[in-house]
Amino acid sequence: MSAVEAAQIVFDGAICGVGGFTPAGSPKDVPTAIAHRAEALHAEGKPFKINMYTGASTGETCDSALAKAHAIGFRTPYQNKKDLRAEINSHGCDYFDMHLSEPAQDIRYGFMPKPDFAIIEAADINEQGEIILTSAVGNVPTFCQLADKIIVELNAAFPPTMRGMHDIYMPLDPPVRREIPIYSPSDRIGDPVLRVDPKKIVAVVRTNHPNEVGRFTPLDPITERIGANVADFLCAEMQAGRIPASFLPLQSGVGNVANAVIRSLANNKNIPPFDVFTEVIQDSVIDLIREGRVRVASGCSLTLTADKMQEVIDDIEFFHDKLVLRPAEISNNPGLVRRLGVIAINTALEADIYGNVNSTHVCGTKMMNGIGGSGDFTRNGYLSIFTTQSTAKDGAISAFVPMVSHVDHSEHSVKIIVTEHGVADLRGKSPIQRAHEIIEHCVDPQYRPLLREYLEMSAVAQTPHTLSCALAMHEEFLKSGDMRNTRWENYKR
Ligand code: 0RQ
Repeated sequence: MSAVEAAQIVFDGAICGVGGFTPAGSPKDVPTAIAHRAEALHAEGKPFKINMYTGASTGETCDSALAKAHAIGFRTPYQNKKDLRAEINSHGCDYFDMHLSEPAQDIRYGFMPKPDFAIIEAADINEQGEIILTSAVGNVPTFCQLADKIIVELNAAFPPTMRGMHDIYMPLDPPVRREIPIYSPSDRIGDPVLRVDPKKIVAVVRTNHPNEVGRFTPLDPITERIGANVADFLCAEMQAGRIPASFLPLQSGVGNVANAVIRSLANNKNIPPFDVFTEVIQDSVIDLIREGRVRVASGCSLTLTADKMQEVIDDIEFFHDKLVLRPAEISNNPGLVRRLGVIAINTALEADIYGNVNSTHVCGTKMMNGIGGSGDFTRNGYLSIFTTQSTAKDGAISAFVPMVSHVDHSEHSVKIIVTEHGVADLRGKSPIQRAHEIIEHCVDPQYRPLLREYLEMSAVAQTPHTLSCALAMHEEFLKSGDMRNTRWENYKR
């Protein structure tokens, strides 16, 4: 049926489990049609909102279209679209930020209600209910298992030859859960197809849309410097014997810094070809597989630009044993991250001088994107690294403050912090030792005196703080627009 007809099946207040992970694999035409339907109903003064579970962020045709239509009542677990962020921060919709390894099991456990609908994207489908997914898996297996009805967008931009790229595996739930038998990033333990009850499929909508993934801006000297600092640090760790000579699987977050890190590691010929065990596989990894620098990449989505995705599709035989797409609860599984010894590299919005990291809330209140998979990997990684530029907004914001305004990753999980200025190694160090390490190696030089002063004026304790000044740099930014104007005497009580 058409997307417009399929959208009519979805009722006001419905809980929809939306397929995909990032714009990759997200349904497109049906969510847009739901948004149009909501707008028409709102114009008549009638209510219409859906509640959404997703894998992670989705595309413009899903999150943005629905947010602009004020058609989202509840949303979890991750988002990164301007319109949805505005809706969340103005409380036009309730948003629950959670670790991306958890929604599937939390819904199965009954912590959140089961979905009424699964709305998913497929490359192929047959009458037995065997579905070949497109460029992501996300939480689709659980959504399809629990939903009453399934709506499928059959996307002609993805050929049935995608079969074999996905590894669909759902763990048993406690008390009978066993170990997940993945011992190397390339291991396949599940089914290449998703099997659903065909009686639940209420609509198949034909579409033809390539991946909606935007291009990355070219690397600038700062991101290149951060990437090089991470690569040099890991290389030195390997030479010191703290990382095995065969290297360890890598997880690298999304965005330009992540791309720069992967590129720098690959360019460093002292590091052998390595595996990627991550959540989002980006363009750079595809190039490195071709160059033989990356052996295999396991993830939850191929968040590739349309051209790069086409390159993979055109040479799918080459990529079949080098790319594995798993459900989010497997790609991000804390037990697997610990077992495989994954080196986790993620990006902070801000960190404090003791090593606590805020990845989500600007000045402690405004939601940016969400914690994503960063917590799944950071808490359990062999080495957990955070990267950030030392300042934001042309220096008006220091990425390093006395106390973070929101904590996503605590001092207990954060082992290394890297900026364009250098590397702070926090392993085995007390809070005061950590503060010196961070201030002298990572903080921008124009903010070092201010933070040294903060440390000196705070009474001696295991973790020295002057509580009336702990958030003064944030207060100063909100007041004057520049953290450099902070004077401790103006805040000290
Ligand atoms: O604002 O867009 O107005 O210019 O925040 O900052 O430096 O462009 O960094 O795009 O890499 O995003 C943490 C949000 C960083 C992201 C975060 C402003 C800055 C800019 C963006 P503008 P940058 P990035 C999972 C990986 C959580 C999820 C995760 C994220 C904008 O990495 O969502 O880790 N992470 N997923 O100016 C106020 C500060 C600021 C600030 C920067 N301290 N205060 N604004 N900005 N610092 C794991 C995988 O495997 C994929």
